[in-house]
Amino acid sequence: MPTYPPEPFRIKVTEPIRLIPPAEREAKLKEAGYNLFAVKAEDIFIDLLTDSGTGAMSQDQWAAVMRGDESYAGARSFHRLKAAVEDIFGFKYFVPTHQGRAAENILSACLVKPGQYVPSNMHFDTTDANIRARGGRPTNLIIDEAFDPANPHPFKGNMDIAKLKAFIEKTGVDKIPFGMVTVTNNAGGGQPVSMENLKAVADVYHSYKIPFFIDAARYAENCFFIKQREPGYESKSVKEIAREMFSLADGMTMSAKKDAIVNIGGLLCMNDDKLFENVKNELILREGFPTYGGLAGRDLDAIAVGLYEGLDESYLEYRLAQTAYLSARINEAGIPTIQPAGGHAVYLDARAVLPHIPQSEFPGQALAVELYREGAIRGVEIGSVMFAYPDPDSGKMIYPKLELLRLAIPRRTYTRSHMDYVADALAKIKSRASSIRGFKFTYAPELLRHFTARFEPL
Ligand code: P70
Repeated sequence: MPTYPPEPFRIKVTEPIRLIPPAEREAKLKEAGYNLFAVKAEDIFIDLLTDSGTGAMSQDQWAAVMRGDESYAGARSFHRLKAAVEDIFGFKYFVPTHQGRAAENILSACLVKPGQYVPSNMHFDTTDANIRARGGRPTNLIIDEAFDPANPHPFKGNMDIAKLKAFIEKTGVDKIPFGMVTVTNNAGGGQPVSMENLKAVADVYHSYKIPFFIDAARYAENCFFIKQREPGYESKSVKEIAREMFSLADGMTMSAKKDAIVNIGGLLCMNDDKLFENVKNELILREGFPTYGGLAGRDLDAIAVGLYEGLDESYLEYRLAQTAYLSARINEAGIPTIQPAGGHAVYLDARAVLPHIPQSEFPGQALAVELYREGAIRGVEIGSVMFAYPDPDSGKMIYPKLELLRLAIPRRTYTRSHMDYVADALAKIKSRASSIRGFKFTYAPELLRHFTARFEPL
């Protein structure tokens, strides 16, 4: 039996959830065009669509909300957030943004020109799309182990350094405005990147004078994995590890909705003076004045407190153990998940459960729909719906290497019995897997199509 640690908090406020009967679920699915983004939250029992902005804020965060200073310029809330950001990340400049993709949009607007490439271990959906939206080409250069779900490599988010060097040589430095790494790697299983790998990535980028940005959405979880798994880091604090990580980079984007445990917010940090000037102008145009960046003062204060709570080691230990518990229970039901368990989510290998459904018929989506049907549980497909794009040169459809159903766990929100309920529902699906059918699109936009696409069962 996998272990589940006692939560390092107790519950002070509750939010009711309701399980609607199976016949109603079927009707809701049909109405939603079999896209779970279009199902109403009130019709979901356990919502594992995302860990983004869906966590529970603490009593200290709610108290901080009351201290929010709503001055347009130079609010106290901004300066409290600035102090926290400087303390934890150590970059010269920062601006708040309304969420992570706004930071990505501004960075891409300032740096990416059509035909340029932005390498990373693996870009997540919004980063990928923001680079494409500027005519750029996001390029994933992760280690091959990442594509083998059973491989227990401790740092499966690592960049392949040889691939990175070869890519830069082939592409040419002038076509690479900046390089990235995502910690943890969300598109490939919530897997961490080692400090050793980050140092090697930084050395390569810097030897070619390419600015290095970290997508820091889940940096605290990544740092705790480093503490648990990387020799030499056992006795360092997670905050010390974070300082070391960010000292390697020239800037970062962050969706604060993840490891800062808030409902809304983002950060864009950098060291370069000229870039900061351009970022501020772009921010004023699109987000807001640089001391609030599209957020209310109360949001800035909630982030300032949440950033420290996200680094709390008793919280992180519980957090990663909860994810590992759900992963192990799903494996006991005979369903393979990406190994080892990720930080924020469990990733089910949809092709292993539904080997009879080809990629063009969306096995991950089929599993997502079936899980709603079985238990009113909402996960998200991370496969061909999200990441299959026509090649810009040949027009040929390029499919991702993995077809996954991601069950993301909101922070401090669900208990062990909720996790057991999910695993039990999956065990029932496993026993009828061969009768499950694939899907086809009836509508799909060009970019970020998973959010609004509609489907029809085959
Ligand atoms: C998620 C959400 C957002 C994200 C991220 C990384 C590594 C940037 C962002 C953008 C997106 C999502 C996916 C499926 C369903 C719902 C939401 N990730 N970088 O759940 O940040 O959302 O604040 O603009 O993971 O993984 P933001």
